[in-house]
Amino acid sequence: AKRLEGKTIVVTGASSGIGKSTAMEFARTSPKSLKLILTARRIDTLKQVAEQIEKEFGSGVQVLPVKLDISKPSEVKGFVNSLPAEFKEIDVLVNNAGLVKGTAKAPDILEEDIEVMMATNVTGLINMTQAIMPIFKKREDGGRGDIINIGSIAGREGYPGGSIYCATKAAVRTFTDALRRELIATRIRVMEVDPGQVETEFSVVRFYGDKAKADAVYAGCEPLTPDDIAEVVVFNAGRRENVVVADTLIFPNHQAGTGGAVYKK
Ligand code: NDP
Ligand code: 8X3
Repeated sequence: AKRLEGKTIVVTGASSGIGKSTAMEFARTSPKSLKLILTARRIDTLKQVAEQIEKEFGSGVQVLPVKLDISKPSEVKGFVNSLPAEFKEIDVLVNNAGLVKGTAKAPDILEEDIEVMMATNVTGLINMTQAIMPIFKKREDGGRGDIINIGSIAGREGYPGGSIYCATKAAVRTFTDALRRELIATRIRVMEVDPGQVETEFSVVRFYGDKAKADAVYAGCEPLTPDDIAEVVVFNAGRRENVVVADTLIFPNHQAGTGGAVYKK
């Protein structure tokens, strides 16, 4: 906890689910002194998250909500420059924003769904990483800072009806692995956290807002909560500088893989 004190932390996709829980967990761990930059498209929801954090943890945690669509390269390019000076010295980037759309199988997958998943989960994550890295690289010993990418079990095993989403998360995994190798001579830590099933707005987004269909995904099983993942993200960020929790896979008890590998009562 002491190790995170005074840090400036960016969480993408902090308006909901794992990102929101991660922001809350960082605040809980370091309430005395922390700067949180929370980003997503829904600025009103982000402002509510910021208010909730300030109310629960007090003025030691400074929260800056920023409206940012990571699928738009121009918005990502302007992001760092738009930050007030006291929020510019970023220490930790949590690349969490991401989504799945639909359950269609090839050749019936909607072009717009393919595009939004690729532009957000892959290009958006890469662009965010490239936008922040110059801040890390200016520091001593070739650079310092943490990059924590949220992948998925879906990046390790494909499943029918999830091919594009799985491909995006496989891309995250390979990008993360290559980046860690590129930064081997620096103090920059590159980490991946891969959740299994977590109940968030993820499935509501997948089914284009159909809550009943989303609920059916979790019927008869007990998914993880976003707090379960947040605890791991914050634990990883809080390790001693020479410790890199490079890769984490987290399942609920009933799960041992994607799709068919979920046990239902
Ligand atoms: P949620 O839908 O609850 O949250 C997704 C977050 O991403 C929201 O805050 C959303 O904010 C943000 N987001 C989506 N698109 C964009 C964009 N273009 N620009 C900026 N922010 C965006 O889902 P989860 O919390 O479950 O998802 C978080 C991450 O976890 C994702 O990367 C997901 O793939 C991954 N994951 C989820 C699993 C699960 O079972 N739930 C399992 C494994 C991985 P807004 O809409 O306001 O922009
Ligand atoms: C989502 C993982 O297995 O619930 O990222 O589809 S799974």
